[in-house]
Amino acid sequence: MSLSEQSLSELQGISLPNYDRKNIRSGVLHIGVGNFHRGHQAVYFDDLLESDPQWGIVGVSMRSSRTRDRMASQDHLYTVCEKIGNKSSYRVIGSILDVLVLAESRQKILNLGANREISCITLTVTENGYCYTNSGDLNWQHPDITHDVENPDSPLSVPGLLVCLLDARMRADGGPINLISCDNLSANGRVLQSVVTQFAERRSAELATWIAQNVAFPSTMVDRIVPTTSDEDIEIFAETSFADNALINTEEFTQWVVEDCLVGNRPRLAQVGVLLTADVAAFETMKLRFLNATHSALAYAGLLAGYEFVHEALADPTLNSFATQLMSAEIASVTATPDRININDYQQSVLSRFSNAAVPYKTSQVATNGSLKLPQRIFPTIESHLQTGKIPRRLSIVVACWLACLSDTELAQQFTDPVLPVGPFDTCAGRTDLLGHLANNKQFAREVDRCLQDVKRDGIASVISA
Ligand code: CS2
Repeated sequence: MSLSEQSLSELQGISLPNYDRKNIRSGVLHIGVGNFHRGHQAVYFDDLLESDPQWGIVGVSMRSSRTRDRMASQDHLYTVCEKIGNKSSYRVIGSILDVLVLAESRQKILNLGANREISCITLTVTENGYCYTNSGDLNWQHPDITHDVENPDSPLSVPGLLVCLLDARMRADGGPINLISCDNLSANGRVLQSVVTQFAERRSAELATWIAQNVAFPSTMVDRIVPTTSDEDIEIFAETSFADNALINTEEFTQWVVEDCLVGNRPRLAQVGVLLTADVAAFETMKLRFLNATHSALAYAGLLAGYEFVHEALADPTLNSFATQLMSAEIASVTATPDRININDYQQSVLSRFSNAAVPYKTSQVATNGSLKLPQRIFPTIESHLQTGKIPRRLSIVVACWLACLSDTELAQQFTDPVLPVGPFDTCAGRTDLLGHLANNKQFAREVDRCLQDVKRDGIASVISA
């Protein structure tokens, strides 16, 4: 049996949308309909639809039609499997009503953005999608941005598309709107606001003023481990349950913290477990610097040690104690955390979530785009240590592991990164292309070089256990 509106009533032992999809209106336009969105935000909106029919989601894919093709053939329904140990629970999600591909449906997308019924545009476009520089400004050199400057009405970039949408909304008098970044960037709302505003200023002063008066850019912290679904996952699910080409496997844990500054018609997110707070930064910083940083550490050290999955890396006692000490000895000492969080418990929960073998997450998936991720997750913590005159040994090892993976032709084939190919190099001193301004700190660069040589000569196990 295949998943569709029609087959819903025949599905057994699975929870189904608890509302009539025919009565649902679209209130959210979401850019980037990948696994994370479908396993996280779309589930919160599915809960919300039980009491409020105005929050259906229309997804937009910036490039590929793959998700649209898969979802359209099953009426945009899909299953979320929550897994822990040998326990699984299944739920069909109905909150996504349509998926549009930018190149095919540009006008339709612009009309939706201008429509008063849409009051939130949400985004999961990865660090890559924001086309920003390390200082948080729009990267005018980015090829998609240069394209969009020349062709503002047929944008390829996310900032270009958003500015085009906002221009259409201003002209249609569509009213206030929330642009909500759900990516792992520190101060993601501020970054989004800065790239959108800078691009809009170039389009017209009138638009920039309208944006300043009508658009909110709340920062958010999003958290749920949602790996890429493999063909094998889909086959196994089809054998035991039914055919679902948009299947999502995830953990039980989920968290969403949103800055409490939404404008206009707002979804009642608090009702479905979202924490609305003025202090989202503390949550963001904690998540990026503990969870995401340790994920990256396990990914690069894990790749070097030959592990395909994060839980396998963590099952290695040497890597496990490295990850544990990285957090307790080097991250905790320089990272402020939200008042209500017990940070020891938080570190424990990170390790236990990473060790969930029922939700295998590939080391190569975390390793992807490290040059965009590390400046968010690792570099600020290093910076804090350097400011007090200390060179953090374990964090330097993590950076060395990343560089070792980048400069190893075989390992680097397992993931993508805009800085690749990185040939063999003698020293990372002055390599601001890789380390930002950290590369100018001679002592730090020397320490990383030393770790890198040790990793190459003695192997990862010996370096991290030393
Ligand atoms: C991961 C994150 O792929 C990665 O880089 O570190 O996607 C991580 O799984 C999520 O942020 C968890 O919320």
